Amino acid sequence: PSETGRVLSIQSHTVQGYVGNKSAVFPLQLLGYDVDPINSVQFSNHTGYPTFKGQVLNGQQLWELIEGLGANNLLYYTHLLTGYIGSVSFLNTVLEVVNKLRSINPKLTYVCDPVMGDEGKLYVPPELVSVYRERVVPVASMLTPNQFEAEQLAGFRIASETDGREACKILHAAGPPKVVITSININGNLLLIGSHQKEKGQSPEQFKIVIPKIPSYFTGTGDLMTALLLGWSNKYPDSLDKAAELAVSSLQAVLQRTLNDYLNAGYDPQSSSLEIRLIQSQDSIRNPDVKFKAEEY
Ligand code: ATP
Ligand code: PLP
Ligand code: PXL
Repeated sequence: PSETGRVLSIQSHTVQGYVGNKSAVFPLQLLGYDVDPINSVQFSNHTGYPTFKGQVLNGQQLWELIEGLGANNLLYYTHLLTGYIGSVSFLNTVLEVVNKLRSINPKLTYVCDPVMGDEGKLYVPPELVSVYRERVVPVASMLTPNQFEAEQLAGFRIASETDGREACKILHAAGPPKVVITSININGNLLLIGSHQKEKGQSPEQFKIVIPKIPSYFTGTGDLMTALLLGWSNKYPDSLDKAAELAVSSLQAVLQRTLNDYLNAGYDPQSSSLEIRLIQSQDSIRNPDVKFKAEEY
């Protein structure tokens, strides 16, 4: 496969460490994409540290950047990628960006990670949930929620694989032909569920990938996962299962390397959130060894 593209990636920037654009841009570039990052915030470090400092871009400032690009005819993109968004006004402007980019390229693929929370807790303002559900999901091409986010968007608790598959169907009915629930916690393992509705109204092709849970907490993995899914699903547009195998295999190689590096440095990998070893893992991103296989339903 050689299909690449031009990606507009609207995500966080941190000076130190790898979340948001810092965790998405380099992998997409390694996979051959032109990536234009817009930094929705610039923070010293991710918000999981004891403190952070920095600036937040507002919706109007985002739109100024879009106008600047537009004034020079630079708004042709094949993909839009969004992750963590902190306010309703910024999310509303992102919706205007989707419309604008689609007016220039009607085939624009919008890959949306509807970042809202994890493990039963919201970490965005609660008003964001209905905006995602009512206005963002309908225009997304691929959606990559975690278990909690899929529950918020589908409107029910996901307590089993069957529930996860059902949630994907409800999300397809609302808009996106591709849905990947990036992790469902089921008895000590993580389960990824992928779902591709190839024709509107048809039942989707679904699969799962079982991922043994590493007893550490990593930051930026959700952002890396969505970037890798964009990268590989564009190269294999009819095989979401293959794209997910490649993405999961890369990501798990990054996590193993990260864990080993921390252990070799004499650090307890359970004491706090680990920064992923992204740069050191570039071979596993460019050319993953597929160790994680999709099982079709
Ligand atoms: P978001 O909030 O951005 O939608 P998310 O909550 O799904 O993302 P993560 O929970 O970080 O993001 O998971 C993304 C992927 O990272 C999972 O599919 C899983 O493969 C991997 N992952 C994260 N943490 C671990 C872990 N401790 N052990 C194994 N895999 C992990
Ligand atoms: N915790 C906070 C406070 C956040 O702002 C974010 C932003 O996305 C996260 C956690 C999410 O991390 P992840 O995408 O790795 O699940
Ligand atoms: O990985 C998600 C993320 C995005 N942006 C910022 C963050 C985090 C996670 O902590 O702090 C600013």
